[in-house]
Amino acid sequence: MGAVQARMETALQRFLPAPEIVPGRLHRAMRYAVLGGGKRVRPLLAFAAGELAAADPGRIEVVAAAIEMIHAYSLVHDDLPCMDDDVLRRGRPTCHVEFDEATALLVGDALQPLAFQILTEHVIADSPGAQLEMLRILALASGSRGMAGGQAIDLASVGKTLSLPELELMHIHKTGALIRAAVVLGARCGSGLAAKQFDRLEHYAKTVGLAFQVVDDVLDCDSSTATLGKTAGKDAAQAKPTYVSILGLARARALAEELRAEAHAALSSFGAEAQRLRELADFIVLRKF
Ligand code: GRG
Repeated sequence: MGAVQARMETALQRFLPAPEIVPGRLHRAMRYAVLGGGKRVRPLLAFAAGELAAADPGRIEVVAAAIEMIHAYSLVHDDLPCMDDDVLRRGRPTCHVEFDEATALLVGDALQPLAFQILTEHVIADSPGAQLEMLRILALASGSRGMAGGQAIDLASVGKTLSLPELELMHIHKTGALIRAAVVLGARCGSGLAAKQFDRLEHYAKTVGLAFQVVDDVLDCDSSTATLGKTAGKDAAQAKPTYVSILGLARARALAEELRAEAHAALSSFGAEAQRLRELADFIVLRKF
């Protein structure tokens, strides 16, 4: 994990505009939002899935950087006063606190197209058609039928009681779509997977995406701001429906364990080449931050 995280830090530094380039303040804010923090879960998943498909690591690096830029932009916008209104992210002031609201808005506006720009500037697939399809997958995962749509459902759900399927639908979009894209695009950097194997990998991706959110809800409830590097206890304070509010803490923890087992089962027909994906399912469920 350390090796991938270090590699990603270097790659992201390279792909992001240098702070000296005009407009310097925007570029400094973009670098602030992306660099020097974060678990890099989505890049880790992309590299692990790419390994399964015998993909070139250079290709995976580009895909992982693009996904991490989209993820970083979503966090910057999510923290804005008009959304979740938070002041702490990755143990530091949020982007709009460190810079200002207009700059934070522009950080998202600039990171999103930069993600697609780098995907067009590097060869990441065996044919132009396959590469175009990868861009389409990321666009779908990020937009109103993916992450942005999930955020819209999230904002509309505050103060409401959701059923478990409704909560799941929200999270499949808000958090799950980009996590699924990381796995699918990592694998698509290679060409070694048969259709059936790909289906199993997609099932794994959907399962760890959901597990990630269940654990996020548990941590928001039973961890501290210091450990998380972001404000703990916000879900309850904002009356947000979560796995903990619907199931209670013990059943939410049990659900995360069930999803971990399901993710492992989805990979049962693979051998040692899926070991990193198995370890990441464990990491996602057992993490403390
Ligand atoms: C603003 C379009 C738009 C979307 C925002 C993902 C998201 C949608 C908002 C983030 C809100 C949130 C805290 C969701 C819970 C799950 C989540 C995505 C946590 C943050 O991801 P990590 O834990 O963050 O991977 P790091 O800092 O490790 O990169």
